[in-house]
Amino acid sequence: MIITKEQFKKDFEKKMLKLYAQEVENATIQMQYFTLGYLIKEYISEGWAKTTTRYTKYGEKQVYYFSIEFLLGRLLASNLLNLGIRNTVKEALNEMGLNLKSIEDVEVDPGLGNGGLGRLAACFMDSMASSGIPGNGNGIRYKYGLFQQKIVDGYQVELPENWLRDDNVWEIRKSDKAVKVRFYGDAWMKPTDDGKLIPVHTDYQEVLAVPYDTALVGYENKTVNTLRLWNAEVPNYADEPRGELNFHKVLLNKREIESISEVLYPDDSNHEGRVLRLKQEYFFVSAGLQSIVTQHKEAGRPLSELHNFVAVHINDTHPAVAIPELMRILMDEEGMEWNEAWHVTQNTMSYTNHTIMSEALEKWPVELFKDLLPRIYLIIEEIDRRFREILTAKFGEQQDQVEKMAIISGGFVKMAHLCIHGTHSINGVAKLHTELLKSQELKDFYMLYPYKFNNKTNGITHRRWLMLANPELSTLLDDTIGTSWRRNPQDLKLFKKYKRDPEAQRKVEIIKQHNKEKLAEYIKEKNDIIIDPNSIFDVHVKRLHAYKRQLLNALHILHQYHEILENPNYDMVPKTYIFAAKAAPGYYYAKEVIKFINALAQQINNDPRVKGLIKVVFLENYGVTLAEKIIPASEVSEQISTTTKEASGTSNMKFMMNGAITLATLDGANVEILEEVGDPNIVIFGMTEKEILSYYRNGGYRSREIYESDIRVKRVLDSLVNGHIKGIPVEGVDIFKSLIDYNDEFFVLKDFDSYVDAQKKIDSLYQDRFTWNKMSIENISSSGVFSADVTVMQYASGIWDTRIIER
Ligand code: GLG
Repeated sequence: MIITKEQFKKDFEKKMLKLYAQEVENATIQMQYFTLGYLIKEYISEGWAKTTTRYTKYGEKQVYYFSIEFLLGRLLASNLLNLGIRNTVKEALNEMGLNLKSIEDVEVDPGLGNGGLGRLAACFMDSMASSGIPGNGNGIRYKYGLFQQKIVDGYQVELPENWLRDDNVWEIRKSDKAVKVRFYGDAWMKPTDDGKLIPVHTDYQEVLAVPYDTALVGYENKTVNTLRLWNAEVPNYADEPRGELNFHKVLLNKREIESISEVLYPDDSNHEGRVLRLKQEYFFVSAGLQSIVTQHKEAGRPLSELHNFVAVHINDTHPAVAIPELMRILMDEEGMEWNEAWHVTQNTMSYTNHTIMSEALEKWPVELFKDLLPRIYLIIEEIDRRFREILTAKFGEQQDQVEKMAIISGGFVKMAHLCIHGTHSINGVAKLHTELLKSQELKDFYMLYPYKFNNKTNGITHRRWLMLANPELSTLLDDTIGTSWRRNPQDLKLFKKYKRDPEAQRKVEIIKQHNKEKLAEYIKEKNDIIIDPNSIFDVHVKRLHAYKRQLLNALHILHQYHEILENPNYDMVPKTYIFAAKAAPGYYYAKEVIKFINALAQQINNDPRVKGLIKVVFLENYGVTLAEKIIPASEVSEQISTTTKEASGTSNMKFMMNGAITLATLDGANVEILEEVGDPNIVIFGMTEKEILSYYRNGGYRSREIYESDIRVKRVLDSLVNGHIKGIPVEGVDIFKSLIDYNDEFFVLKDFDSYVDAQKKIDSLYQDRFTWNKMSIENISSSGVFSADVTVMQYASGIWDTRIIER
């Protein structure tokens, strides 16, 4: 949009008066934020309304991305950026004596997601709008986002994240679009006089789903898409027959009902199997589908053609009940026959798998499922019965094979199996991951439905992760290669030709230095630790999980500590190791690793013998906003998961885009980063996929042998248990045991040696400034293919079959 500074100032003053009866000069920073937020929402609204009308009027095929998490991050800055008015607003505010950055800092970061999965959904939302794809999000409006993490005495403490305490300026409550979702009760097929069977569902509990819509503004285009998040509420009992008006019962119900959209499950790597979780899943899925079908009908279109107008994407298995729910709506409510409903459903739905880790794969006990969703269960039974016919036709006598692949089997409903059978497309999130799905985890299904499997490597939005997070680098890019990269991130490759240019190199280095200084200030303020902005900033930020191997990093630091203590003349490039990670509250081992890292930090940072060669920092409360501060200041990107375990990773892409050098195993999208930047511009270590798989086949390896034969490993592990590292009497022993007695499931010790070498390589590369800066530029200029704009275009043409309306 176009607006002058003068017009903006007028609008802002008027808005402030209207909202607070206050002159700008007397407004608190909170008032400034809300005034600006509401004003920007007004600016967005016209484009939003027009986009919605356009979609319905011209019958454009729309994508609905169903996801139990949307980790959006703050919206004020990105909305201003995408509207193309950030500079105007900044200057106008300045002239009024206000500071945009401080205002932006007032916004709470809505943490409606755990990690990569939820953040991917958010990046896709931004990229769909910016690429002109008619794409909406559908999810849950959690009252409490992911917990706030405090570190107290080295331990993680969780506090509730009441992000809605103050107003949320971006959402619009749409009470008139509320729908009802049914749980519990009895469901059966009742024979009619003319010999048919009709479904009956009685004694159910009804929950009101009220949508809150948030605008998703495209970058400097006309598209404003919608993110619809559902809130669980008590239906209006005034509508009910008088007998229902039992005050106490209503109150009891209220608690139970509202709890559905109360909290986000704080673990994305472990399927807990609690009934509340299944309630959440069915809640937003049913509400979303009901509203989609209503819109479709209102536009006067036949339901037999739903799949030509609507694509529903199932992000991981959490929204898998979308398959039987759409069947239910089409059959029970719209009177469609099974075969046609199945055709429409399969062609509407597509599914992304995000992990090969079995503990994360959802399966529901039949009894629990049947009890909560009796009608849906009947439908799944019928889907399973028909699927078993297909399997039997293929495998004949091999009943064990049929049982293995069935949807309902062994007393469980298997959501991934449901997704594979009930959709037309299954994709992995990086080449390696997709290959592993096809050759290992989902091999049987790949043999059955080879045409459904495809890869869509993840991506990130360069608008948030480069333009907003790293304005100085963005300006440098504009000055050297022009501004086309802002619209077409693949144009970042134009920067490649500057890799040897001393001027460009120097500027890249200065910008990194500025970002490091800013982060150092933040760390001083938050952790009261002084770090040296001239040291290497080696960064490991992501969820804490054994497979992500923060432990390997920490053990290596401990190793370096020993080296320094043993050799007072030990020579190394000073290094600052920065960690940030939340652990799932129930994940005891992960919390022990957090304590260990903090204990290590405490000891090393205060040991004068280290002479500042190493500093260790653990920043609390990792999330989108903190990532935006850390990533532009990073020089080494730790992507050191056990090969085969990290489906893709996305922070790896954000780091490279900001010029950090990736220190990585050949896991997930690291493989493709290597392909893009080439071997000299990344540091790879560790076991390959083949080695890992062969160890898994042969029951692991003997970690004790490494402990006994490698004195460095012995020295490190012994100091976990002999009191050398203070403050971890329990944690040290547990970690020691996990590595030795429980045989090091994640190959930490097996990869230790090659990790030490890789770290040495980093040091020597860093000392050669020409080489390092060249690597950095290679990384920045190769990162364009990892733009989510590229990824969503591939989804649009390869899976959703949507048209791009305009850019
Ligand atoms: C998963 C995986 C990540 C992946 C992300 C997005 O563990 O490797 O990058 O989804 O596809 N739960 C996750 O974060």
